[in-house]
Amino acid sequence: MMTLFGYWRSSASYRVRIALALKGIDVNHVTVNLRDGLQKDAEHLLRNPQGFVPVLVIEDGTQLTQSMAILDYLDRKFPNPALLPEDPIFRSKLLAASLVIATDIHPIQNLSVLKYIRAEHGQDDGGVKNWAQHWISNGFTALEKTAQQYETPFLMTEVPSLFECCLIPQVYNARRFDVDMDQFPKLSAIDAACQEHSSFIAALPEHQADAP
Ligand SMILES: N[C@@H](CCC(=O)N[C@@H](CS)C(=O)NCC(=O)O)C(=O)O
Repeated sequence: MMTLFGYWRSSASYRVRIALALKGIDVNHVTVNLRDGLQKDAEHLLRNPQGFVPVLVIEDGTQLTQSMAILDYLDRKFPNPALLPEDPIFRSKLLAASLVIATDIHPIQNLSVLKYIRAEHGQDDGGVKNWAQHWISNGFTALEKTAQQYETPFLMTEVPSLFECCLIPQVYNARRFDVDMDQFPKLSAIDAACQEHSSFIAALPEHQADAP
């Protein structure tokens, strides 16, 4: 069986949990407690020199890092249901929307960046919160415009895709930082549709064994 090294409130781990649940794959879950800084322990750095979760260790012991690369592995190895369509244009559009979150929003508001602006740039709780709200709202404003172009329950599709694997954890994060999601009605509607879906319910942070 594969093992996912993650953390209940890590949004990159949450992405992988959603994909595993959508594909009906069982894995062992091992927590790397980010609050205690265990992601920077020597043991975890052997799994991922970046000191991040998630890491997926597959059956032969190979350690896979970077959630988007893990999702790509899962989609190739377990193609049904697919996270991305075959049609090149449709695929590119869904991937682009997913990358707005994975490469443009999430990296500048993750734990290590927030710790850095607090420690090195004198930001207090308010400053850190403003920073996170700004970058999340900035990316969501663009995604909302894209989402408004489609009538489908999920972005461009009738079933959840890679995009929802990225969006739902980012919405969870947005709520933690008190981003007003009423500004983003279509993204909120997609989030609401996912919250009814058993795979998304199973992947919820609060439903993980390591949640307090
Ligand atoms: N691009 C990476 C980001 C991973 C990442 O930022 N993980 C966070 C949790 S969501 C983490 O481990 N943070 C620990 C830290 O910043 O020290 C991915 O998608 O896997």
